[in-house]
Amino acid sequence: MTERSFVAIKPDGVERKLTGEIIKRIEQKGFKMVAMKFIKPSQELAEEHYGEHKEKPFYKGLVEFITSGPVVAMVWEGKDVIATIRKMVGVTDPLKSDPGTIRGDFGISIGRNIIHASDKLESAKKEISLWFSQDELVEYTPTLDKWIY
Ligand code: 3AN
Repeated sequence: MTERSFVAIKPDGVERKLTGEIIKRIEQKGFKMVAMKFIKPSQELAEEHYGEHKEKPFYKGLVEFITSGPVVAMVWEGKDVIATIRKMVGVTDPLKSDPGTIRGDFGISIGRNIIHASDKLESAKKEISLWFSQDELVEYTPTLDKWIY
């Protein structure tokens, strides 16, 4: 099966009305949307999602922030989608992210860095099954532009 990535527009990205801009960039790159939902994450979901950061000093604030408002959670599919979306997102600190990336173009704060995207295949699989049930992952074959996806 083609590679899939989990992407979430965080509460700051939603509040700043960057949802359309972010989806536009990923769509126009040529990736295929497989799932999307608008949710306010529960405490349990947030703690599980950021479980690997449990011991970090910013963990509590991170969980508080991600549960503070709605998030646009998505699954995108395509060749090398994980690494490519990470490149489009930029590095963790928006001030260090290159212009042209989402964080580089729209952010200045590491704690409000607009978007999450899976960093590797293993985390993508874990995150997709954490945020979505199997029947929320939509199976379809686009009839146009087969050469894109
Ligand atoms: P990325 O989202 O770039 O993969 P991670 O996985 O290292 O970054 O960190 C997860 C999230 O934790 C980041 N998106 C950011 O919101 C937050 N974070 C990371 N480092 C810091 C930090 N030093 N101070 C505050 N928040 C941080």
